[in-house]
Amino acid sequence: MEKSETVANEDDTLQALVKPIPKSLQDKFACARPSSSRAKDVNAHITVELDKLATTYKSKNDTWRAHGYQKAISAIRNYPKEITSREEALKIPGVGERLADKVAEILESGRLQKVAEVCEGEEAETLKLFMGVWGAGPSTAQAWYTQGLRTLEDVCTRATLTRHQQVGIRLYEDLNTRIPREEVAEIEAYVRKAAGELVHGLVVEVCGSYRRGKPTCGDVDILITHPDGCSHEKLFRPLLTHLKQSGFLTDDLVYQEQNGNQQKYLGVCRLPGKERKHRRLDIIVVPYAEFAPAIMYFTGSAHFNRSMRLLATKKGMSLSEHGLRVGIVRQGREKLNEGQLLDTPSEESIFTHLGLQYRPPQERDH
Ligand code: DCT
Ligand code: MG
Repeated sequence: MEKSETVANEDDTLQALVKPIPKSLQDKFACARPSSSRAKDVNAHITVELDKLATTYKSKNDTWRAHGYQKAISAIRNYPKEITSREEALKIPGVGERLADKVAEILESGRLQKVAEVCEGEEAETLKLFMGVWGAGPSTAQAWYTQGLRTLEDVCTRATLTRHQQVGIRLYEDLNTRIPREEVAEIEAYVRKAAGELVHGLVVEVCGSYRRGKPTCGDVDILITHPDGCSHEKLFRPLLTHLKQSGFLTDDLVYQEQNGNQQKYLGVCRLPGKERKHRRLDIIVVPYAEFAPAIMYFTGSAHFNRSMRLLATKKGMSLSEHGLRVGIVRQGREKLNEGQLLDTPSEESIFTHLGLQYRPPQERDH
């Protein structure tokens, strides 16, 4: 009794460090809304065109423009009605004059001249092709293009490739094919069984788009921990060795990335049997104390995470895959102190600390 009182008091003290923000501001954050509240894509004919621009600007490393379009797309997706005029578009927060012109053009002609100019030329198509190579970002894609390369064959023969990019080229088709969720479940079962043979009582969860309920996934993100707080430490290397020996892991991309107390493996796997594709697999082993913030982070979506982190910042807090801290003082973007770690035994507790209603993973698909 005494102990729980102490904890409660401590919690109250820490909770008092949370900077309050007006409800009207809080309600503007994507993480304050379930993703299902999004309009049922009634404006998809508009967002699909804008999305082409966002993707192309991203591949051209024009992050600033890409981000601007992304924000507008998100605002339009959240608008509950079919947009029928320029004026209506202009009333949506996040949609300015120039974007409203584009909306009007799509409404009138069903297409956007700018998409033809920006996204459909040889350069844009080639950059898109190159960006599909694992390990090649916008700068590399641009450099290859400038060097005169136009096909994967050109890249293979004339570019100096990193080890990652060599894997990315060799497995280009497989790694650019989305994975049906049934196959993700098979991959999970395979890893779970192998891990269970090494350490008993582990918690193994597939996060990412799979946990958000998507029918297909770009990769498989597997998070592992152990409720006793220490047995996870014995797992990482032996598990990878085991999965390699059985032929399941075919290529390593990043063998071990140490992120504080979390260990991450990035690689490629293939299930046994004929006609199986190579699939991108991440395995992340975390201590139990960080399990809730880690599963929140690796579940995403990336947009949902950004929104949550920004909300935390506004409240003088800081959220990461390691934990939620309170009482953070910042000068611009720089943190001047470490603040204090809040107790986050569950995902629900993270939502509560941030003053948000709990959203299950399917409702975080922003
Ligand atoms: N993540 C994030 N910020 C990023 C990238 C990722 O917060 N820039 C988090 C959220 C999702 C999780 O990591 C896994 O990332 P991905 O596998 O890239 O995303 P996904 O949602 O699982 O989508 P996909 O189906 O493409 O794998
Ligand atoms: Mg994923």
